[in-house]
Amino acid sequence: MEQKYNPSEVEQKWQQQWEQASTFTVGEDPGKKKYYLLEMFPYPSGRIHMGHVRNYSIGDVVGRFKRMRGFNVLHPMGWDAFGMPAENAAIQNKSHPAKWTYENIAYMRGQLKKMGLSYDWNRELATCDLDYYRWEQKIFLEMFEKGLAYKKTSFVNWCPKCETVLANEQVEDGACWRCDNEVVQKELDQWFFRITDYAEELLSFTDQLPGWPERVLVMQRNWIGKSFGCEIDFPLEGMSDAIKVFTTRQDTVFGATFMSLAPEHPLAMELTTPDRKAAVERFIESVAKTDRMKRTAEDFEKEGVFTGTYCINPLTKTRMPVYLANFVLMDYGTGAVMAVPTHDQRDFEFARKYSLPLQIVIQPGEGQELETASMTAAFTEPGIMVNSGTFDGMRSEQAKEAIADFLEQQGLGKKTVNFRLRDWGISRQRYWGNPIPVIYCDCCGVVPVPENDLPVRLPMDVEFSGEGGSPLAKLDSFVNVPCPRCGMPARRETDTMDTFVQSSWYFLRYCCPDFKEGPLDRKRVDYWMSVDQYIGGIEHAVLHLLYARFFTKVLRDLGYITCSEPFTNLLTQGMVIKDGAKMSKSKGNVVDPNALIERYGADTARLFSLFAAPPEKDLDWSDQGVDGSFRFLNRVWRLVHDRLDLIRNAGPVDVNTLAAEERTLRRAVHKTIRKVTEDIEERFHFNTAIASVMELLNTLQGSELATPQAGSVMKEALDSMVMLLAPFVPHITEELWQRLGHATPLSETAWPEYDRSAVVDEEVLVVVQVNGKLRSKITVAAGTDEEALKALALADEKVQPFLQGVQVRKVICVPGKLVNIVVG
Ligand code: ANZ
Ligand code: ZN
Repeated sequence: MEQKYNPSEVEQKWQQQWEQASTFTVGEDPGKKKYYLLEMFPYPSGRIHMGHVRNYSIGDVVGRFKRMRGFNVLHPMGWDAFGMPAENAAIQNKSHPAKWTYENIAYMRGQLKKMGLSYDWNRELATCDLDYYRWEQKIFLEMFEKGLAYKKTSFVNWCPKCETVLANEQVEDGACWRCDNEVVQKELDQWFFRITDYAEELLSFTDQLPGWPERVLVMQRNWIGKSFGCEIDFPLEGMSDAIKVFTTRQDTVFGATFMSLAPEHPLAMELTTPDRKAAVERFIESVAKTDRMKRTAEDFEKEGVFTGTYCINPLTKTRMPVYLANFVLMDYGTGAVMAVPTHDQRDFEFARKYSLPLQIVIQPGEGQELETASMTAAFTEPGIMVNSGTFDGMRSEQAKEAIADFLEQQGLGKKTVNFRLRDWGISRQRYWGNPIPVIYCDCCGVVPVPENDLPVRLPMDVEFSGEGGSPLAKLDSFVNVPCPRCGMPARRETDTMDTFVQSSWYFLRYCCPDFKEGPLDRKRVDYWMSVDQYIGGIEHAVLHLLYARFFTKVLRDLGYITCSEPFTNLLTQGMVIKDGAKMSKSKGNVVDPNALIERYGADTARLFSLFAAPPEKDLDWSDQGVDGSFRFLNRVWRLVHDRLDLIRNAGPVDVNTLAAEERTLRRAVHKTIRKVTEDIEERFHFNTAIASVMELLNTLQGSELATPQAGSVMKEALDSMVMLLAPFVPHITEELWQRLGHATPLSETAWPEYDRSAVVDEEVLVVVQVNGKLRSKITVAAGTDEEALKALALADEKVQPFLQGVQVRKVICVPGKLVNIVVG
């Protein structure tokens, strides 16, 4: 090999060596401490992008570092391989989603291998592999048996022209992304996972994840959304029925002046008087077209319609008109809201629009007094109760408790909690997904596919037109099957599972990807789990992470695993930015990792993406930055080669006979070891770690030692520098390590420990005060004891004048820092 740094030659050589030596293949080794490192697996879209390069480089530093620190590191990689783009590509290119997907995987695997990432490729899995999704079907059936998977009707986005269900992201301004037709809400039978059964545990465990960023925990808590409040019955005028509301503001019951029902509320039509029927029907129909997200948006116009019926406020006994309102959802609380326009902004806007009465029941106090006529917005803060009978004068926070108790005593209501979290709809009317393994029989109903008949394979002979609903539903050979129970003709479920299902347990399967007897091999999974460090984008802060946590708990309760939480530590890396915008195809500002690697090598690509910003911050792309990284690696390369003669035949350092310059140089080396170790281990501050090695490089370049131990000290320095860079730029460092004369590859070498005695500064600056006032600073040998320090301070020429004619009463010493002389 040449004298000049040739990245592609070096990188190929070492990638081959690692592969041949199975360097990163791991098994369960009870004698070693395990470390499970995981980056979120990619969707095989075709090529890797800079976001991947960044994500996987960050992970690889941790993985290689922990290995060198002696951990048994599990670092797997795979493919989140089901999903819509494959199906869309199939429609466009008249090919098969499987072909598209596996070709992409092959290409992207090659790209990742070129980056020199320390994966155990033996554990690679793709979620579209039969050996993966078959086990998911088994898990589904066990969840079905426990009632954790169930079917109910719910609303979906539906394009009447394409006759297909659309995901939220396929609806653009209310229109279908493909044909631009208006999207409607359609009621369909859909499969759900009962994640709400785990709401309480998912919430309470967020307090036990100290290794997660606080903002992610906050997002999870808000998503789960636990609310404490009351259910209260509002009797209907002239009927025996009542409307049940859920409120978190029972302190405002006396101010409830009308009632708002969800348009989907079962009582809606029943309560509508004949003269209002036409208007109500029109309103219900128009709301049915609007999606849920829109309806709940703050700035969405509040609209409603009067049903013609009244109910009675149970505390004030006044009549309240019953309205339907577009912002009230059927699937939260009870689908009915007691409207308090004075203290709720949505109700306020609604009341102003329809001229409904206002009644203030909380006053701000402190000299401020609200009046209904002049209110421009609802008063939503706590305050002093008014117009509320015996509760007048109380603080509203207290009244919350008091009114809740009162309602319970009177049998008018009860305290409840409500979760915002909804059950997880997993049905997709798609082909390229995991078939839901059930059969519908006219006699037997929903029949699970018997375990012996698993897996339900995705058929390969499918037409992709993009129209007329799911391709599976049109395939008679797939749909028509005998009922497993009674043998009569029956129909197979043609929905497939949401791809979030696959990403909810892939990290468990990595522990035992070859297991043939079931989804998970408990012994192996228990050895590796939990994931010690998970790394991925903040866009997954809510759904993926919540679903993965849910699945972990379900699999625990099904007896598959022991752990309750999947990810001990979470790092959410920032985005890659170029020219002020996120690097993306649509912005037209992408840098292709291939071109980068071809021109500079993987080590430069890795180094740049690690050096340009700390992992959790956004990274600003810069061509100069890439150049700079490349130049740095060239300097490292040259320095090692320039010093090869000096260090040839150098023995180990003898610390007892070091010359002063040698000690200085060693101090720089060992301080760098300490700094890099701490930066990686404690903070993941890779950029500052790299910066300190850059500084060390400068020091070593400037040093022309000609002392007796020059060779030994320089060898130690170069060895250390190369080791410290290994997690960041693994190829060039392996090569230099070998050229420095080491027989064992660097990837099999232990991380250096810094020498405590070498990092001690030899001189320290001590502050001298007289009566607390700074009078001098003296330089003394490190470790100078109290007596000697006192003497030096008292003798200092700057201090002397302040001691003339006074008596020294006390000398306070903080060795290494300060001397205070008290005089009087
Ligand atoms: C009366 C009231 C007075 C309310 C007031 C608020 C302020 P959180 O805290 O998020 O749980 N609500 C209840 N069910 C609803 C539904 N299905 N659709 C839309 N809104 C609904 O929100 C609870 C509050 O949201 C409830 O308390 C209810 O309005 C409203 F000054 O009741 B409140
Ligand atoms: Zn049957």
